[in-house]
Amino acid sequence: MHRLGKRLVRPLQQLFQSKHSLTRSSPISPLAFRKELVAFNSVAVENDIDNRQLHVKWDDGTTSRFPHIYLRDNCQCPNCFHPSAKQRNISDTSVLEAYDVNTKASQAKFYPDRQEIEIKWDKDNHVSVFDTNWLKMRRFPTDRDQVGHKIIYSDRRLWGGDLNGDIPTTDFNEILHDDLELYKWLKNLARVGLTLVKNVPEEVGQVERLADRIAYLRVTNYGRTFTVKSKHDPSNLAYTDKGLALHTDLPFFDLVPGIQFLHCIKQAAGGGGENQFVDGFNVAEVLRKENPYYFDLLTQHAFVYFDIGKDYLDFINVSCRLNGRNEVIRFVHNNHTRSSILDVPEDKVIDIYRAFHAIIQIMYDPSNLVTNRMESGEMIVFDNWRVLHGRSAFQLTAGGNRHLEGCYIDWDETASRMRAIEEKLKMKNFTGVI
Ligand code: OGA
Ligand code: NM2
Ligand code: ZN
Ligand code: ZN
Repeated sequence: MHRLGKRLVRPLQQLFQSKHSLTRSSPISPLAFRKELVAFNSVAVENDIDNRQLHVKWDDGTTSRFPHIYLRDNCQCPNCFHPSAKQRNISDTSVLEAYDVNTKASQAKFYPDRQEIEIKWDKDNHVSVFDTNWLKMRRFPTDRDQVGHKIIYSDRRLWGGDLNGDIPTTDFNEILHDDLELYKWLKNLARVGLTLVKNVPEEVGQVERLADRIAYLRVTNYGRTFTVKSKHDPSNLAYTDKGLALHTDLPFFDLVPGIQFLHCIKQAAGGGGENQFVDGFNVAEVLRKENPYYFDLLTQHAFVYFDIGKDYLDFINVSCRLNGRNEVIRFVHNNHTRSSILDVPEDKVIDIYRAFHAIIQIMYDPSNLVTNRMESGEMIVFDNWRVLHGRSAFQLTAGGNRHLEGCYIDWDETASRMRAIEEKLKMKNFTGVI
């Protein structure tokens, strides 16, 4: 059987819905934006009709080429691109024009003072006007010194035990009231994946207050927020006084919640109840290096997780999805809720167990682990697509129950909020070019 190169085998979801694609509802007008932040000017424009492309020479000495078809496809006039919806406007087969490689710009006029290029299309006399900086931010990778469309999670810092005592820490009130502090905190969440928030009032409602600073939180069958306490008839092992192995929360959803908040309203008076964390992306890279075959086994098979019970609702959640890619974008593992359905070929079962053994060994290697015992009034917020968390057992004492409140929010909403702050505060390295 023909075996495709690993790089080519990508789930459709990744092809059609790149994690890095930007939301269409971005409020940014590229024209308004460039005047504030970008200072490239074009010095010359040449229309290369034979090759159906435009050459734009920039004042930094570089030249970018834009195929005519690309320019026609991306005409920004209000007929082609709806000005407030910011979406392509064509709904009938005339859309085929935009995909016709014979599309030809018969004229291109450069207005250096306005920094605009006016293009006349051969076929229908349509006119398009492009702002040169709009174009510069969309130049193709061959001549791109830096990416205009930057990705919010692009500068990750992988970690191991070196993060002990060094978890990025923020003050609750500052991120509640100051957008720049909020941004810095979210940036740490994107970069490191694990953050500590201090000076949180020791009462319920605080995770939601903080989540509200980002976007709508993610409601699940466990409620808008969830209460982690040792309960009678617990619907989940988390609701006992027992230890929890390193895990991803809610791995049985197709869209695993991206970010988790855990607010310690009251820590266990009798000791125990500290948390362990491990950077799943780091673990994955260690495994890839040490044993590429095990890495492939774990990334190329779908593992099934389940959750069954009653909390606010009766629920039976069962996942069935790919849990990995060649580029690791999610690390999902939860031994408590791993299904007894092991959906792999029979001759792979033993090797799959070997691979699990290898990766769990890396996860629990003391050099990769971070331990933190929250005090009452602290909150831990972490990337649930990346960082696995655990808990050691605790003692129930007469002094009152250990009490955490948690909630989830998704990465899409969070990344969007970050871009909106970048725009509002006119930050360099804007990641919201659409
Ligand atoms: C959870 C969990 C950690 C803790 O509720 O999913 O991991 O410290 N809790 O109780
Ligand atoms: N809780 C805390 O995925 C899991 O089962 C972890 C989730 C119950 C919402 C616990
Ligand atoms: Zn147009
Ligand atoms: Zn958990």
